[in-house]
Amino acid sequence: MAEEVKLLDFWPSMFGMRVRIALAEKGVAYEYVEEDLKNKSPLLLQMNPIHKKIPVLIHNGKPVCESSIIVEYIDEVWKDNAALLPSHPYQRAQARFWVDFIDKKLYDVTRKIWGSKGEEHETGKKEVIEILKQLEEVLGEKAYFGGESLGIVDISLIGFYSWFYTYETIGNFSFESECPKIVSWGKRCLQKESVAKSLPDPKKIYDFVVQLQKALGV
Ligand SMILES: N[C@@H](CCC(=O)N[C@@H](CS)C(=O)NCC(=O)O)C(=O)O
Repeated sequence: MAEEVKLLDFWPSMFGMRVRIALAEKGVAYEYVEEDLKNKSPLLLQMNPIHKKIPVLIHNGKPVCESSIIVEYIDEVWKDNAALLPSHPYQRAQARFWVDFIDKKLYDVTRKIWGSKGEEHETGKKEVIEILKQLEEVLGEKAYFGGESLGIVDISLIGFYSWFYTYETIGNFSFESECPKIVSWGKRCLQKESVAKSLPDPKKIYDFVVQLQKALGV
């Protein structure tokens, strides 16, 4: 049976980027469907009735929701090329730990940088640097979080890298001077075609966020 793969997504979403990269790594052809999150499509509401969020992967008519779960699903279904999770159970558990860490910590903190002013904004800046420094320790001297090849932890984090320009410009600080190892890692990931073609132009993200700030009255 021919595979039918559809992705409901929204271009600046770091969560959507994860799925785009995973599909590109596996060489899976798919239909990209851009959602208007202010006016969600009946398909999105039907496919993700619980959270009503993108990304949603629709594989042969069946939905898979939540970006980290989708990346694991893609790894299991298209298992013959480019493994995204380590094969050893302990290393898999470790990779899942750091994906969970990124999920629980990073989005809320980065949102404070562009979504608030004053003390909260300053706290966001401080906290994002703390988190990235912790991740630098995990990366160590390795090329990617899992070693020599791009894996699930890289895929979970790299979408945020495409927002770095926005955080730095709005927050008036530099990731290069605060966490140079993460910046080098981001540049290394971008050399991969699967990543380069899945991440939007950082300046386009910045313009989008400036409009969002206006709309939200930040
Ligand atoms: N935990 C979810 C987060 C997804 C998420 O926050 N998606 C946002 C766009 S970046 C969304 O669809 N928001 C619409 C809404 O909240 O109504 C995942 O990893 O997939």
